[in-house]
Amino acid sequence: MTIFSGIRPTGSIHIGNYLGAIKNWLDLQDNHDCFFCIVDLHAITTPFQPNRLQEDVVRLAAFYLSLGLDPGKSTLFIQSQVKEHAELAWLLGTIAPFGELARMTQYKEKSRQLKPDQINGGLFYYPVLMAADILLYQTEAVPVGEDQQQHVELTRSLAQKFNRQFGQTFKVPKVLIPKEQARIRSLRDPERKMSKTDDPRGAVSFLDSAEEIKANVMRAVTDSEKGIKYDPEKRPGLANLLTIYAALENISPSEAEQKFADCSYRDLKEELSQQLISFIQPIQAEYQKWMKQPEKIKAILEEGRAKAQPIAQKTVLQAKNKMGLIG
Ligand code: AQP
Repeated sequence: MTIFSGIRPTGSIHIGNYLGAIKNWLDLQDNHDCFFCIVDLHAITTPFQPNRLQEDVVRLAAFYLSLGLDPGKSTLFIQSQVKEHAELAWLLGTIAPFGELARMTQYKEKSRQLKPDQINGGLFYYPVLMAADILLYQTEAVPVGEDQQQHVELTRSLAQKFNRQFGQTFKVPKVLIPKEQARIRSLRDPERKMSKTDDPRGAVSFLDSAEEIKANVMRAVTDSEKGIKYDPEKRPGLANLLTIYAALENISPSEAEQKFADCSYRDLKEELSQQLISFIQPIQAEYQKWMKQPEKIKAILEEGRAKAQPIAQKTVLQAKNKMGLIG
């Protein structure tokens, strides 16, 4: 299968990005044709600092590499370096129903959190750009967390509509969502998803020190019930901790529940902190090594661009021709 997915370079990634998306990418890269993008054009739809953006792109690439994405197996590249992403987004925008874009949950949630003058056309258009990202590579499957499911569904409907209206052009991709860790919740507010920009204090970041991880986990919001029980509906905070523990241990949340059956919240949090620290520290060491070689990272991303762009060009040309535009 051809696989496409991406992450916004908006600061350090967190354990939600890893469990919801990257963990799946690592499994997929061995047997599939994978494109993993750094979606910088998406990053500029919410407030950002222009003088930090390039560094954030390199940082995210360093995380991709430290976590095990292998440029020998996967194509790693920067979205804005392949201008066909923006070009196809425009073409798809002309068939994207305005009402459907206005109903996108991420747009509504982000708009609620931003000041009125920060809500821009790019944020509204985000799902169309994401559809272009995916469809450019004739993608068959998109591994993402649950929060992106609606956008992949829109991508499917835009591909189907385009194919119906102008003739067969795009493959219609399916979404790949992990079973249990599709939505890792904020440690501070389990009603919300863990997010690097919306709620950084509720996130376990891959750049956090051991002390920060421990403090963050020990302060995690749970409930006043007794006993350790995996119940995402009634006890979302506790279920979130069990989910993270289970996913890192490659066991099911109910197995994690059994393991901690006779423990207190404090015991669970202590053990989860240790587990997270042991998992994150070696990745941080790898990350520091990569960050000392920015030129090597840039060369990998350029190699990725050189592989991705001809495919993207071919698809855009087909789409333009089908629409009657001069290619
Ligand atoms: N809490 C989460 N649980 C599971 N998966 C998650 N993802 C994000 N948060 C969680 C998945 O990570 C991938 C990349 O996300 P993104 O950086 O493109 O943007 P996002 O979805 O908007 O994630 P954040 O953390 O909230 O980033 P910011 O703060 O930059 O907006 C996606 O596959 C996403 O599903």
